[in-house]
Amino acid sequence: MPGSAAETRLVRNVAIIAHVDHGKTTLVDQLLKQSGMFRAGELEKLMGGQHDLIMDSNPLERERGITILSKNCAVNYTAADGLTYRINIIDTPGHADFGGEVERVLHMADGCLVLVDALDGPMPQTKFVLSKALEAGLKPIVVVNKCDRPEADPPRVLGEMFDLLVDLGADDHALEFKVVYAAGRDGWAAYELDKPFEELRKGDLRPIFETIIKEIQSPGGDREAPVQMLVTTLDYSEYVGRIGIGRVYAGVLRPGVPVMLMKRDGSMRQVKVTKLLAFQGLGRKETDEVGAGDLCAVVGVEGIDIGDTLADPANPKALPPVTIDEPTISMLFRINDSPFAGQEGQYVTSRQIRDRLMRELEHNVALRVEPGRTTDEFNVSGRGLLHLGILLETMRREGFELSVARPQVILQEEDGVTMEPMETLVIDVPNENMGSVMELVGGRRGEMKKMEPRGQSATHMVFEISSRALIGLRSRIMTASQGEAIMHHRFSHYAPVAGDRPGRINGVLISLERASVTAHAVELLSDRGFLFVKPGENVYAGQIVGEHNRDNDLVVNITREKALTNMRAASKDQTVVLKPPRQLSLEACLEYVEDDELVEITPTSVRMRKRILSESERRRSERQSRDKAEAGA
Ligand SMILES: Nc1nc2c(ncn2[C@@H]2O[C@H](COP(=O)(O)OP(=O)(O)OP(=O)(O)O)[C@@H](O)[C@H]2O)c(=O)[nH]1
Ligand SMILES: [Mg+2]
Repeated sequence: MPGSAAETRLVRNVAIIAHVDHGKTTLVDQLLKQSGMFRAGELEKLMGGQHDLIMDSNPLERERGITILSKNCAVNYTAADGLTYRINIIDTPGHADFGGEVERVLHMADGCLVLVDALDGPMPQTKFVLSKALEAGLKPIVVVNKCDRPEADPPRVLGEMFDLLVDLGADDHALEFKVVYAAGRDGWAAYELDKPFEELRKGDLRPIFETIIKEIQSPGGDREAPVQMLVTTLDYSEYVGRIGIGRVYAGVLRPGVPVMLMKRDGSMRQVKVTKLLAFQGLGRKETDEVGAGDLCAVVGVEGIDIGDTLADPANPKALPPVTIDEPTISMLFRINDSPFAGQEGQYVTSRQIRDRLMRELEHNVALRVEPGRTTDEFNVSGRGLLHLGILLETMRREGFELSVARPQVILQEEDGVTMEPMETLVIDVPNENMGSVMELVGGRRGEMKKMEPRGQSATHMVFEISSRALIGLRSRIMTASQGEAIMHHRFSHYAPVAGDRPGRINGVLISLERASVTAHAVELLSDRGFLFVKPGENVYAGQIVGEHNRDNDLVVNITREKALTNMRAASKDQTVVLKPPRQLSLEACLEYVEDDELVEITPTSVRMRKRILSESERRRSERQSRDKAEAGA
C-alpha cells in the first residue's frame, strides 16, 4: 500500500552510490521502467537532457549530464516469493563536491548498491561513499556496471573492490558482499558472467531487484514506540517554504498532531506537520501516516533543518545528529560594475543578490554567506568549485548579473600551524599524453602515488596534491591531452601549507577600448596568443580578451578598424581563416582568473576582466603594492 503505512517487513530502503558517471541514475531509470508501475510510454515522456534520463530532472542536471541533488523515488516490485515489496530508492550525486549530501542521505537507507564501472574500477569517490556506507552500518551490494564496455574487465574490477573493502577495514559481514554484474543502460543484470554476451543481453534487472529484497534487511523500527523522525535532506518551495525529508525511525508520524522539533543545538519547540508526503513512483503523495522504517517529506514546519528530530512531545528523544560538512572553498560575490552592467540581466542590485543568497541558504546546506567589506560584496563559501559554480549558473539563468573573484581555498589553524587541504587526484590519460600530464602535476608539487596501465592505450595515475595547486589545473590537463584525460579529485587530509600558490603561467591580453571586436584586429593579434572573443563581440577597456603567449599582461587594440588601402589587400582579406576563439566555461573562467581579476557573469555572457579597468590606474596600484612589499621586506 504505497502512500500509507506499508507493512514494515515489505519495505526496502536502498541508496545507489558510486563515483561520478558510473551509471547510478541510468540504472535507477531502468529500475523504474522495469518495475511495471508505469504505463507504456509514460516514462519516456519524462526523459530528457544530455543523457536522456528521467531522474536527472532539473535543468542544470539535464544540461550537464550529472546528478546534482540526491532524489528519492519508490517502486512496487512483486518478487519471486510472490510478495509485493515497496522499494524506496535514493539516487545520489557522484561528484566529490556533493559527498556530504551522500553521507547524509545514507541515513535513510538500510543497504546500498555500490556501482563500479567494469573498466574504470573503483575511483576516489567510490572509496569515499563506500567508507561512509560502512560507517553507517550498511551492507553493500556490489554492482559491477557497464559490463558491455568493450575493454571491460569485471574480474579485475571485482578484485579491486574486494581490496578496497579490506582497505576500508570492512568487517566479515561486509566482506561477504553479494555481486551482481550489469549493464544498466541496456537494462540487464546477471549473478554470473557465465553466458555469452548475446544471452546476457536478453536478461533484465530482476537479479538486482531480487538481491535488494534478499540482502537488504527490512527497516525494522517499532511502530508502537514514541515517534522519531530524522531530517536528512531539505527541499524548498516558494509556496510552502522548507520541506524536510528523512526517515521515521520509530512510531508513526501523522499530520496535524503536535510533535517536538528538536534542533541540533539542543533547543526544542512544539510544532505540527501540516502535510505529510510519502514517496511513490517519481513523485510524492499526501498521506495520513508514515510508520517506522519508511521515508517521507514533511511540510509546514518552519525553520526545519538538517539533523533535526521530530519527536513525541511527551517523550522527546533526539536521534544522533548528522554531520554537516564544512566549506572548503570561498569566493567573493559582488555586484557587476563593469561598463556593461545592467545590459543583459534583470537583477543587478546588491539587495537583490543578497535576498537571492539568503533564499539559497534555506536548502543549500553546505553553503555559507557572510557580508563582505562593503554592502556590495558577499563572501560565499561552499564545498568546491562545482558547488559554487552551479549556484552561479542557476542565478544567471534566473536573470542575475554579478561579478566574482577567484576561488580561495579555506585554510585551517592547527596548534598554531596553518594547514591546507590536500587531495587525491586520479588521472586516466592516453599513453602519448602521459609525459605532459606528469610534468603539469609535478610542476604544482603533485606527488605521484601510483601508476598502472588501463587497457591497451591509457594509463591510470594517482597523485597527492594541495587543493590550492589544483585550481586551474583541469583546463591545462585537458589542453595537454586534447580533452582525452579523465580527471577526478577529492579531499584527503590537511597538511601544513607548503609554498606559494602556483599562479597562471601566461599573462593576458587586455582590451584597450570599448568597442566591437574587428576581424582585422583578431587577425593581427593571432600570433600573440589565443583569444576568448570573436569579431563582432562588444568589449570594454580592461576586459580580458585573450591569453598572451608570454608571462606578462598586454593591452591590445582588439577593436582596431582596418585602414582602407587598396584592392589587392581587400581581396586577400577573404582568404584569411581566423582561428576560432577559445571558449571557457563558467567554472573554467573561475579557475583562470588571478587575484587582480574578476569574472563577470550575466544571463547571456561570461566575461573576464581586470578588477581595475583603467590601465594607468592599474599601473599605479601595481607600483603601490610593489612599494609596500619592498618597504615590508
Ligand atoms: N556502456 C555503458 N554506459 C553506461 C551504462 N550506464 C550508464 N552509462 C553511461 O554513463 C554515463 C553516465 O551515466 P549516469 O547514469 O548519468 O551516471 P551517474 O553515476 O548517475 O553520474 P552522476 O550522477 O553524475 O554521478 C552516461 O553517458 C550513460 O549513458 C552502461 O550500462 N553501459
Ligand atoms: Mg546520476
